[in-house]
Amino acid sequence: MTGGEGGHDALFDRAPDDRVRVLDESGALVGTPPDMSDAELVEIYRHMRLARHFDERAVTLQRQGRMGTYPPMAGQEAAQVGSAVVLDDEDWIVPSYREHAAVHVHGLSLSEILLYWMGHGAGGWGADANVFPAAVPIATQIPHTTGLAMASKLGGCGGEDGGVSGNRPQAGDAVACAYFGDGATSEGDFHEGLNMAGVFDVPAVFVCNNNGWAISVPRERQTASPTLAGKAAAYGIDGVQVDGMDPLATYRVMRAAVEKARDPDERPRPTLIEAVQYRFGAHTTADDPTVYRDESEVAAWRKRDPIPRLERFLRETGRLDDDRIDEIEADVRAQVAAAIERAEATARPDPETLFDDVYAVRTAELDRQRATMRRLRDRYGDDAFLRD
Ligand SMILES: Cc1ncc(C[n+]2csc(CCOP(=O)(O)OP(=O)(O)O)c2C)c(N)n1
Repeated sequence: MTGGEGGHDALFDRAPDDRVRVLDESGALVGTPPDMSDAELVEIYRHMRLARHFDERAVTLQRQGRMGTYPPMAGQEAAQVGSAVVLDDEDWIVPSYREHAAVHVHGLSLSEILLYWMGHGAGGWGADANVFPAAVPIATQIPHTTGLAMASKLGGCGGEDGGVSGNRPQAGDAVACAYFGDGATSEGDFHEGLNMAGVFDVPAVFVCNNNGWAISVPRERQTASPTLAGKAAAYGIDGVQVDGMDPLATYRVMRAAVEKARDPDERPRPTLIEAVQYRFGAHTTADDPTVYRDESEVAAWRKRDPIPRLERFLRETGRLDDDRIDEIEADVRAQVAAAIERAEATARPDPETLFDDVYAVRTAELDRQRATMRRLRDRYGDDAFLRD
């Protein structure tokens, strides 16, 4: 099928290294802009500013001992926001641990995200958002996404009669979208998930946030494949590379992929999107990137920062001015401050809830572990758990 934005064929029928671009590093147009209203464009900018500020505050919270280990996303906002805004509420996001902006755009509140990194069981998911819990084991979310998309194709994966995933009824044309890193493409789960998605024509989109590094392993040591997008050929699906630091290019590609997945006339088809980008910060707050990468590399990528790039485009096309930017800045700061306050005011959970939600039905082994923990707490008190 062809879409309205220069045609999907033009986006998918291209060499894997023919990267889709819309804005260059200076914010000048170098490709077809997506068909979006001024308000939608400014909303993408606002979301990226929110994500950047959230990220800065989250790193600080960890440094202050107010939060556990946290994986920063600065530099990666465009691919997350530009893709997630395309999804409808009924669609699903199946994220890795670094997709704070994508899951927030899709309905998870900032305080729910913070609570997860504070080690609180109420964090990382929201009753009203079609967002799976973050997958920390690399690539395991990819076959989950294929399964979810298959369930969607078969007519729904929730419902009162025992859907396993949360009991929200799901329309038959819901799309499942996985987010994962470049390192995940070397895992068996990537192969199995994409292979099955291709064979069974499921409505899925696989977004690979290629940030150049899997902790200390550079992209060149990850695979001899010249691109990650090119791996799609092995599964008989489209693979497309996009400038992942260009939110408008990401939006275009994602929109075409979602429309193809949802296509009511033709069979739905999955897509692999390789969004090329860079993480400015550490892998997590427990990592020191200066040990394995050169500062000059970081400086070069900072010149491609998605936020000033879009800001310049919006200013030069009369969609944004100083006053609006100041408003956005104030709004973003207030929103993050309120989320931190809400998360920190949330009562600490009963330690025994640790055993809830491991399986749908609690096992005898879990009951035994719970009883052991209760005995230890009675005998030594909860403070004993905090001592070295
Ligand atoms: C199955 C598995 N193996 C190893 C790890 C340890 N580990 C945590 S993050 C990471 C790197 C992942 O890199 P990538 O997929 O590129 O995602 P990024 O962190 O860059 O977003 C590894 C190897 C893990 N979490 N799970």
